[in-house]
Parts: sequence; C-alpha cells; structure tokens
Amino acid sequence: MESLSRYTTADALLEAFEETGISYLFSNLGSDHPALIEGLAKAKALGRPLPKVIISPHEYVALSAAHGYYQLSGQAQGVIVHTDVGTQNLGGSLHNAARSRVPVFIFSGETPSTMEGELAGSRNSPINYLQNVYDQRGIVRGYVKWEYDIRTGKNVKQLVYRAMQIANTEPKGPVYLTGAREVLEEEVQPKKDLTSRWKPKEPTALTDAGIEQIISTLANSKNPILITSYLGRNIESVDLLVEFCELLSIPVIESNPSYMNYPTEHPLHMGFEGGDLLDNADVVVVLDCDVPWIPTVNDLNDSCKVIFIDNDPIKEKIPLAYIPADLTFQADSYHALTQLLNYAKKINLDHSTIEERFSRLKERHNSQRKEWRQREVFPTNGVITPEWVSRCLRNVIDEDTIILNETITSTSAIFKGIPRIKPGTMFGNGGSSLGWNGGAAIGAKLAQPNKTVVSLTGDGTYLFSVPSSVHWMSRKYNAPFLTIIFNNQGWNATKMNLLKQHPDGIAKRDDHYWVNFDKPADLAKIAEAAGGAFAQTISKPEELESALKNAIEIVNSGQSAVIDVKMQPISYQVD
Ligand SMILES: Cc1ncc(C[n+]2csc(CCOP(=O)(O)OP(=O)(O)O)c2C)c(N)n1
Ligand SMILES: [Mg+2]
Repeated sequence: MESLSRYTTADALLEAFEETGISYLFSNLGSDHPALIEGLAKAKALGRPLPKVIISPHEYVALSAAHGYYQLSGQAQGVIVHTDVGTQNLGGSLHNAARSRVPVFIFSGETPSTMEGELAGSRNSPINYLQNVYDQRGIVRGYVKWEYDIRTGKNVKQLVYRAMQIANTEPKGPVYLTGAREVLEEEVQPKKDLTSRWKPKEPTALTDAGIEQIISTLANSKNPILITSYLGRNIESVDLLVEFCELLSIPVIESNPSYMNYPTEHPLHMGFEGGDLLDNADVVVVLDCDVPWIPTVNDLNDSCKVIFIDNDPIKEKIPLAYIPADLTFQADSYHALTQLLNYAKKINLDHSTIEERFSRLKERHNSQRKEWRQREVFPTNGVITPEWVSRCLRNVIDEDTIILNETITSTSAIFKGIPRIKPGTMFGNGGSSLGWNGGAAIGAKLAQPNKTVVSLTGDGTYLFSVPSSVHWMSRKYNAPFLTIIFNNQGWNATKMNLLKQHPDGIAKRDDHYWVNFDKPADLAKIAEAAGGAFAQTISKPEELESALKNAIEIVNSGQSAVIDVKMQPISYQVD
C-alpha cells in the first residue's frame, strides 16, 4: 500500500487549485492523469478539501459549464482534459471563453516524456506514442492568455498562482497548463498557501481629465446614446448605469448582449438595435461592448463624437476590428460610472433640456414596446412563432428565473418578449461557437442551485451542445434545468446569410440550401435517454403555455425537462 503522506507535483497542483478559489474541476480524465487521480483519492481519504470533480463526458461541455459557472458566480473554475486529443475536443468552447473574457484554468496532461522506464510514469501504451505531438500548446495558443508546461513540481504552486492572476486580470480569459505523467509523479515538499500575494491587478479607473471631458461632452449633447453588451457581468454596475443615464437622460441600446445590462422596462431602454437613434446621435458612449454597430448597417453622423470605455477598448485580440473614437479609455465600467456620477452630480446641468429629452425618449420606449407586443398575436394558422414562445414563456417564469439565450435567428424575439428587471437573470454566449447553452446551464445551476434555469436554444445549436453529455451531467450532479428548443428544423442563420448576399439567387428559387434536417430527430428524447429528462414535443400554439408551466414545475421538483417546440420549417429540400 502506498503511503498517504507521499506528496507529489499533482498533490501540490490540486492544492493550488483549492487555494486559488476553484470549486469545481470539470474533468475528462485519461491515461495522463494517474497522479492526479491518486492525489484526489488521497485528499478524500484524509478529509482534505479539494475542488469537486465533475465528470464531463465531453470536453466542450466541461468548458462550457465552467463558462456558465463563471457568468453566474464571478469565480474562475478548472477544466481537466486529456493530452492533445482532449484539448482538441474543447473546440469552440475555448473560442467562447476567450471571446467572452471568461477566466478558466485548463489543465491537460502531456504524453509521457520517457520511453524506457527511466522515471515513474514512463510510456506503457501505444497511445503514449500517438499523442506525442510537436506543439500541444499550439492548439490553444490563439485563445489563451497564458500557456506553459510544468518543468518541475518544485514551483508548480507558483505556476497556478501566476496563471490565475493572469486569468483574473482584466481583460480576463482562459489559461492552459500542461504536465507529463513523470513530472506529476515527482515527489516535492509541501508549500504553504501564498495566494494572498498573488491577487489580480486592481481595476483601472478613468483619469480626472477624462472624467471632465466625458461629462462636458455629454452635458453639451442633444442626442446622446449609450451602447453596451456586457456591463452587467458585474451585477452592481447595472444600478449605477441606470442612475447615470437618468441623470443625463441617455437612452441605452443593448447590442448583442451577453448579460442583463439595463432593465428592459426602464423608459430609457431603447431596444437592441441602434437604428435611427444611432444614426442621428451627436454623442455615442460605448461602454463594455465588442461590436456596438456595423458600418454596413449603421451610418453614424460625421460630426458624432464617440467615447469608448471598456476594459478592452481597442480589441487587441481581434486582428481586424476598429471603432474610431474621439476618446478611448481602458477602464472598469463600475469604477468609471462611479467616477462619472460623482462628477456629474456636482456640476450644473441643463435640467430643462434633460427633462424634455427624457419625456421624448419615454414616449419612444412606450411605442416601441407596444409594437413588440403586437407581434405576439396568437398564430391563427396553427404554426408556432418565436414571438409566441416568448409570450408563453414570459407568462410562466418570474423575475428571478435565469435565462440562457442561444436561439440564433429567434434571439430578437427573446430579447423583446422576455423583460428582465433584475441583473444576473439573462445570459448569452459571448462568443460564436454554437452549443454553449447546454454546458452553461449545468454551470449556472451549480453556481445558483436555488434558481430556476431556462436554456433557450436553436435546434441546430442544441445538437452542437452535445446534449447527451449535458443531460448525463445534469442528472448525475443534480443540476436540473429547462431547455426549450426553437425548432425550425435547420440552420436558419445560414439560409438568412445566403439570402442577404443572393436575395434573388438560384438557391432561393430552387429551395436548395443544404441547411435543413428534413428527417427530424426526436431531439428531446436524446435528453431523456441520456439523463432521464422529461421530454415533450409541442407543435400546437394553444398547448404551449401549459406545457411550459408544467415543465417548470418538473424542473423545480428536481428533474430536467426538454420541450422541443416545432415551428415553420425553413426549407423542404430533400436531396
Ligand atoms: C460550432 C459552430 N458551427 C457552425 C456555426 C455556423 N452557424 C452559425 S448559425 C448556424 C445555424 C444555427 O442553427 P439553429 O441553432 O437551428 O438556429 P437558427 O439559425 O435556425 O435560428 C450555424 C450552423 C457556428 N457558429 N458554430
Ligand atoms: Mg434552427
């Protein structure tokens, strides 16, 4: 029997995870991980606290779960994968974490570095040869803030501390560490917890001159507008933004939001597209946003002043991306808003102009909402629309329900139909690799076990999310949630993009798009088979609301549910 007191690199690595605040290790373990598994078992036998292992049958789901957990808790988590192959299976979930600036610690084994038994852990299987690649870390290099390989166990804790410090420093993001079996087996001396001296960088604030410039520009403007996408990742920033916009009567546009940034029913919430408000603006404040507008869609006034405030204002990680701005600040939005409010409250503002603008904007807000609600009419042709789903869902959830939205071409119907009043109740995939919502729902439920989690997904996106893995995890780890599939039987986004470029093309004439699932799978049953989820398909509009109500009750009683909502098919192509 091995000694319980044997202390290796793997033990130190696991201890460092615990010390840096990781609660979960979403793990897909392999032949590279014996030392880690021994370390976990030793800690369990000794009653020592370590992060909980969440067995994840697919790596994409593991990282998406860590992503969702962070979005709801603000705490970076760990993901453990197997050599080059497990790393490759992270796939697009790594793109999502990188683009969303989600901190996460990814550890992957490296194939053994010896062949003849020179060290413990030496190669003993054919895969150990096949998994030896030239540049394993190169797989992730374009997507992580830091990557490294453990050379010795003697400083492995420092590696974890440094990696987490980088991951949690704005702009945040994933980090990746590898280690071969031999180095993980190395015996080392235990080291005490030194994390108190490895904190992330303090947030950045605005300069005094910047505060003055921003407020005087806004105070002198007639038609200002503010655009944001992810300010609400800090839930405390939302009230500050409301106060700031009320003080100066600034309308807010949420552009492709991945968080709840501003209460949708507030009179200054002006929807999700800049439209003519943006075209006619004389000042635009971009606050925490990647793509505030697209030049081929919106045409800003030449004299419009642009003020950009973001932890990542110039988007260095995107090769071609620019938003010419008159004033650009790298600053944390919570601190920037606190500073701006303090300053603006002390100066003389033109209150009559501000009040007049507020009533004008309030009217606009009200007529916009009226128009949105009019689109939710009962579908008399018997075919469920995305707007009808929104309406039915709105009637059965409450203001605390957490919505994860990855519905692609139905997204606008969700934003418009599901008002969100409380911060931290609406989330999106900040990246573009489809399938985030399934794993994210697991992470969300683990982070907030007392909340109801509802995941909204396109049918194509549901399949990308690896639902078999998601629902196995959901049951195993008691993380029930409701999935609603917006099933138009295909990839409508792909078709719509084609139509934008070829509105009168042959593809349209002949209904030849190669985007439809004309032999429909029973999507909900995948979840039933994999994790015992309640599975139901609904195609009649009059049955939807009661089905959703029932599904929420089932979820609240502890079982996941999947409602597959059949809508108008996007194509009838058969070959
Ligand atoms: C991993 C990944 N593969 C492919 C795409 C390209 N893509 C973008 S939208 C889309 C269609 C999504 O279909 P669905 O979820 O059914 O939503 P719909 O477009 O029908 O509303 C595809 C295939 C992508 N963004 N990510
Ligand atoms: Mg679809």
